[in-house]
Amino acid sequence: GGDSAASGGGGAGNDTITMGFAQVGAESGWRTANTKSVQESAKEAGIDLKFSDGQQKQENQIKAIRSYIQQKVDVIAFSPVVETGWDAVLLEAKRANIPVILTDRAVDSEDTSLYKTFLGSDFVAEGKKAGEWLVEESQGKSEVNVVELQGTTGAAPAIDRKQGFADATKAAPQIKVIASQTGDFTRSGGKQVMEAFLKSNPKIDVVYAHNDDMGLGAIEAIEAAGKKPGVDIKIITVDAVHDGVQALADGKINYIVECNPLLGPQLMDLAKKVVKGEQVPQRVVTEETTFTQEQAKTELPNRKY
Ligand code: GYE
Repeated sequence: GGDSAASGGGGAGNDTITMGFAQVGAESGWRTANTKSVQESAKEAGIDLKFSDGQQKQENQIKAIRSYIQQKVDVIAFSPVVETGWDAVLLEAKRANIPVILTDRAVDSEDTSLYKTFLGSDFVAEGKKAGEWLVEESQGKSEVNVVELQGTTGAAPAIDRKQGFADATKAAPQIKVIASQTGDFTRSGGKQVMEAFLKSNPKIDVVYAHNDDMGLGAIEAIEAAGKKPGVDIKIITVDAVHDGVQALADGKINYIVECNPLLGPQLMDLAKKVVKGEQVPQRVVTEETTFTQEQAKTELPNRKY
């Protein structure tokens, strides 16, 4: 091969799929693992990947998607930083006949024909698992004061993890969320917000952080305040990236709800199908578990990210 003259249209006689992927950013260990999974899986699947990092800004992601439309990619995949405000650009993609796959995070569009499928976790279920563990833990206690480190304001995992946790802890009236603020899913954000929480709240029993990174930031703030994370203040997080599981095994975190970032292989399979015009399910949910401190010790050597 290689001797044919290039023809004009998209594809140019070969059937390599081109995917435009608009990533949220590089805010967390989860995100780094997710990006690596997407890039490696594209390579393995023989898919030509155009990748952009939105630096946690919606406007950057919209720009990236518009440029993918202009470049006439075969499929667009993206992880929306927030849930709202995507209808216009998704309509542009639809009119250009470019299928869209939501990866990891959802949009709140009422018109579900704007995307082919949504691959990712059930964040409400994750929040519920976190809350259920705390309800167990809180039996026989008269007062359990919780501070919550929320993910990015308006992001599906922040909204849903808050909701799931609130639903599950309703069963135990002694559990009270006394402060709740965003740490933007970053370690430095978690640390800063936790420092402020420690200053203004004399009795904090539990931190519920929407991801490991913010929990790890909170550990730094708690230690700087002369308290023992995991003992004086219990910590629950979501993700189970390596650093989180390490802190869990070390006794500084008390419970982690897993959220799987390795979405690449499933994403490439779905991409091949939608490009061929095959039917795919509207929703593909990833399977996940939970870890206690004991389980963390056996899991740690197997942790891939
Ligand atoms: O939990 C967090 C990341 O959208 C599930 O984003 C993802 C979340 C993940 O920043 O660490």
